[in-house]
Amino acid sequence: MNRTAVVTGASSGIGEATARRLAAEGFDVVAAARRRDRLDKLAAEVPGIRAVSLDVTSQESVDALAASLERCDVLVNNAGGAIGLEPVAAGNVDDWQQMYDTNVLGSLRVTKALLPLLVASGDGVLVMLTSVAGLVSYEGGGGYNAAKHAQTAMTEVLRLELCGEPVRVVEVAPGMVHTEEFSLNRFHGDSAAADRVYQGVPGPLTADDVADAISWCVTRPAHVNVDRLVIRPRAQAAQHKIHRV
Ligand code: 8X3
Repeated sequence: MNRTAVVTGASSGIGEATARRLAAEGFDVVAAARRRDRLDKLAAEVPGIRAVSLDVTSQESVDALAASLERCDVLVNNAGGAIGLEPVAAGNVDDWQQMYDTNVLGSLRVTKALLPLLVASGDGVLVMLTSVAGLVSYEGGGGYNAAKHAQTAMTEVLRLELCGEPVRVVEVAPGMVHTEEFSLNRFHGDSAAADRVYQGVPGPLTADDVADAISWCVTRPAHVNVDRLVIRPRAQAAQHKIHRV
C-alpha cells in the first residue's frame, strides 16, 4: 500500500495544488474539504486522489474522516483562511470566531484524530499551513493575525511534545499568494477589492509554488525536520514592503 497523504481544504487553491503535487510524488492522496463536487472532479481527473467530505469545524465530520483511513503518513492541515480586514475597533466577533474555529480548532481536531496513524506510520509528517500573518501583525489583520499566531504557537508546541516520536512537524508560512479565493473570501466576495491586493505586483506566488515547497518538505529524509519554511514572492521583501509596477 502506498504512503497516504491527507490534505484538508483540498477543493481549491493551495490545498488542491498540494493534493495534485503529492499524487504526482506517488502518494495516495485523500483530498478532504466541504465542497464535494469540486473534490469529485479532482479525483476523477487525477489518478491517486480520493475525495472525502470534511468540515473541519465538525467533530463528527473529522471522526468520519479518521474512520475512513487505513493509514496516514502525511497530514497537511491547510483548511482555513481570512475573513475581513476591519480594524480591531470594528472587529466582527463572528468573523474572528470563524477564523479561530477553522484555522486553529480545525487543525486541532484533525491533528488529534490522525496523530495515532501518523505515529503508527513510523515516519509521519504533519504540515501546518500557517502564514506570514502568524509571524508579523499588520493593520486590519487583527482576527487573522490572532488566529495564525495561535496556529503557529500550536505548531511549535506540537513539535516539542512529539520530540522522540516518529513524526515531523513542519510549518509552511506563505506570504502573498494569488489564489482564486483567498482574497475574495477576505473581502466578503468583493472581487475588485480582492484583485487590488495583487495589482501591479510582478509575480505573486501561485498555489503551485506553495505546493512545491510543501512537497519538498515532506520528501526530505526522515531525520530532516524543516521546522518553518517562510515563502514569499521576490516582490514582497516584508509584510509592508511590496514592489508594484
Ligand atoms: C496570507 C498572507 O500577507 O495576506 O496568509 O497575511 S497575508
